[in-house]
Amino acid sequence: MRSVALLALLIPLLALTGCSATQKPAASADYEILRILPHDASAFTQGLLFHDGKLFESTGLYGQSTLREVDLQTGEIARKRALPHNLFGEGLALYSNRLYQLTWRENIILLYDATTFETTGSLPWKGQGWGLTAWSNQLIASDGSAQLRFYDPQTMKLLGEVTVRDQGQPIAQLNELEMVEGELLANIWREDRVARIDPSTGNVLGWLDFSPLVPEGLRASREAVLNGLAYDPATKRLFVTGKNWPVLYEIRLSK
Ligand SMILES: [Ca+2]
Repeated sequence: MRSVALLALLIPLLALTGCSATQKPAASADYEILRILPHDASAFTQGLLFHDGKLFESTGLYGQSTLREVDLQTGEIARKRALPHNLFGEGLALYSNRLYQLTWRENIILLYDATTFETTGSLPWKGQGWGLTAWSNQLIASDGSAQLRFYDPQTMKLLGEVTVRDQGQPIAQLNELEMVEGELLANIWREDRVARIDPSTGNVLGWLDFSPLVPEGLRASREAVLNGLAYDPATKRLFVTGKNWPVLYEIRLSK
């Protein structure tokens, strides 16, 4: 009787083990995947933010760049603004109900009213534009180097800058940015890891390994890389996606 009971226990256990070996891990020590949601695989994601229950996205490439409001549940586009063909969309931030959309090499930031989605003008920019996020009364921008620069959102006057370092070593290729509970998250271009940065010093406090999130068919891609971080402070959820990824992850960070 005992061996039969043991066998009955073992069979489902073995089945589970065999199953989990072929699937991606659903969690790591640093985070838990809450939901896997659909994402527009034609979106070359360059910036992502969550505000007041809404997901906003900036997409890149010449002739394909857009600003979007996206339905979180379905991944469908609720509202969209196409950029002129000579502009390449990059990082996206929200400050004082205004959306700031950075461009790559076009020396301009596009402005929109977050409520009406109407274009409200632009501000000048200097150098390459990569990631953008708001922190307190400033905007923080990355440009693919190890530098983070801080700007006045009204005038885009440079207020200061820090070099991001991990144990003294500069960390370059900083891309999409997101503030999470006082820490600045930055994903590294063409890597599956995200730095947790003290924005006041530039010091790396730790790393998040998001390699288990990369969709199976895109692992070998040089372009379809992790590049979307958005945080909802109200529910403490982090949303993570990538360029042309068919999925968007809803995550809870462990600490
Ligand atoms: Ca972001």
